[in-house]
Amino acid sequence: MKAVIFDLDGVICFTDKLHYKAWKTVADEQGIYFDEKINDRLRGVSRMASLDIILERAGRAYSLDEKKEIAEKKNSIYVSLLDTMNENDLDDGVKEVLDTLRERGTLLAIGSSSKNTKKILEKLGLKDYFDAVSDGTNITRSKPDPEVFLKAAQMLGVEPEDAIVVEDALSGIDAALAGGFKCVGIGEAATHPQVTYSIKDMTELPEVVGGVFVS
Ligand code: B16
Ligand code: MG
Repeated sequence: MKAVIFDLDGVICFTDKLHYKAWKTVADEQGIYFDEKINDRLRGVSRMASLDIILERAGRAYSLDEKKEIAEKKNSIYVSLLDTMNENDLDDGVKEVLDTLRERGTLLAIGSSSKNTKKILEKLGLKDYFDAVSDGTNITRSKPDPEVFLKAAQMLGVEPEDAIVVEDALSGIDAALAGGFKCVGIGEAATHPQVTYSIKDMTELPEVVGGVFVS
């Protein structure tokens, strides 16, 4: 059995701007400088690790309780922004690509750092598209640790060598390679020096996956 494990944010959908708006609100409240370039460093990074990156610019140390409070506030802003999402926020091409792979009998999974994965999939009308969902709610270590992808493969009942990971984050490519997966990079991840395949957009994926799994 062959499988494709998709990262969510930056591959299936584009919530970067929503994360940015939410982080910007809490950073401004704390008087901490934050811009889109710093936001780029948060791609694929867990919520608390993202906050640590933002706090690099803070003039003082924050206690764990303070950090939890800020992270919770950011998340509640982000979740209310997610409520504005709907099926129109999904590129037509993405559903077609998923349909093509499913018709071939390829198993499909999500491997995302986000604890909001299930909500996002529901908003996009993709709740029933995946055979397994591994996300921020079932892992203890964030990318570049391979845990999220290894759990996805385990849920699907496949070995890493029989699955390919699709990622937009450099840390996600590191995670895939560390787990023994082949990987496809899109966006910034396409520039990773060790990436197995690079694509410009999702419509190129069925051909790449077809080539990988020809036996
Ligand atoms: P949450 P991915 C990641 O999703 C995002 O790229 C990253 O910016 C975010 O901080 C992380 O999820 C955690 O998200 O706060 O919703 O749990 O790219 O791994 O699908
Ligand atoms: Mg991503």
